[in-house]
Amino acid sequence: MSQGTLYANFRIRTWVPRGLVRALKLDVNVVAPDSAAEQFARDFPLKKVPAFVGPRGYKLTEAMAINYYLVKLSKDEKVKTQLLGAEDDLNAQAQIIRWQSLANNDFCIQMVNAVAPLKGDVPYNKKNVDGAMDAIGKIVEVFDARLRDNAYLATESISLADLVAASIFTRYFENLFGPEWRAQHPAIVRWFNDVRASFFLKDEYKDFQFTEKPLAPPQEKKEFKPATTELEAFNRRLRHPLDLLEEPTFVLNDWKGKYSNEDTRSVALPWFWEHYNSKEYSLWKVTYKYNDELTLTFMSNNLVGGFFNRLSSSIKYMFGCLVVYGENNNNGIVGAIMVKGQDYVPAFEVAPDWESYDYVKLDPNNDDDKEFVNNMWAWDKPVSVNGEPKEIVDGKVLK
Ligand SMILES: N[C@@H](CCC(=O)N[C@@H](CS)C(=O)NCC(=O)O)C(=O)O
Repeated sequence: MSQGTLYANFRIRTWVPRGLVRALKLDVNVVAPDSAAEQFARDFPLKKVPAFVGPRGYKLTEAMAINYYLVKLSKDEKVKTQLLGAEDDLNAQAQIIRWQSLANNDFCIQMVNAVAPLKGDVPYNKKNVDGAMDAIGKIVEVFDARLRDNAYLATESISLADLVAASIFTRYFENLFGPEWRAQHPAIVRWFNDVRASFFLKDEYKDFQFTEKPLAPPQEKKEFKPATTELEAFNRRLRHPLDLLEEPTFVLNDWKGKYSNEDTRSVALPWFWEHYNSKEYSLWKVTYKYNDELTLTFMSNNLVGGFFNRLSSSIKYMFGCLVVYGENNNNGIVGAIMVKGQDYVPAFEVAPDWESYDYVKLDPNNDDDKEFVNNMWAWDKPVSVNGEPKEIVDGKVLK
């Protein structure tokens, strides 16, 4: 009988459990959560990977717990001792947990705090990114201090601590730790290369590449270059009705650049209100009509992503954000979008699902409406839904 099912995908915290199943030759099925979405959601309401189902419906979540469980399934006593520490070596066992925890919690969370805004996945907030970078520097120093004098983190050979920590370092090496950083941290690079080449992880790193051009906090104004796909280029050749309107004095790409490169609340938004011209562009509150039918928040966010993709031929006349607020099985989509001209229809109707949303014009001279726009574009505060504050859990920027 199979030893269980492991849910794993591209997320780095699923690399170690999947690597263990393969390397320890465990009889565990590895399944992508998307391929069994309903069952996965039913069994694991937090919808987090990795997740594990063992015999007789035994369920487990949390990467560290799952890694521990999987190692214990192995019959190879030597490997078990190597990865978890010897039964009689309490110090080693505790150190292995300690390094995993540092990597999987503080270090991973700060990585997301830094990388997501620098990539433009969430609004850029200088204070938050600087704070994350600062915290990252301090944690790196702890890793570096250990690895300058020792080959591995917790013991004298590769343990679970090394596997987990290296997997979290992966996203740093792909996004933030460029050639200069690597030259300054030879001990960490040597260790990382050693661990990723180990037979536990080597298959997970097939597509890995060190970044040659790390993401960096914006120093100077970068020109905003809208992405061009073949479809967009084709659509552009057909005249868009909004092209026929007079050329605005408010330069939308300047605004998009500001929004991408400057702190949203303290710099970008004040700039926006100073330059915005309500005769040229109108602002709309956009609300999804079928919030009652939404289930998992990540699916709501995918819905927004799809909608934005379908708006591609209008993007050069638009800017805005839609956010997902609430929680799984109780969430909604709302946002603020600016469009060229005074009518929302020509901008939105290029997307076949545009009628799934309600559009209400906002008045830039009304303080509440203005603050609504600020909140939707900064998404740093809960959104008020029928007077009730709801946490924003996700969102997308249309730019
Ligand atoms: N606590 C859960 C989930 C942890 C979690 O959601 N971590 C995020 C934030 S640090 C993350 O790992 N993101 C990066 C990735 O896995 O690709 C676990 O350890 O399994």
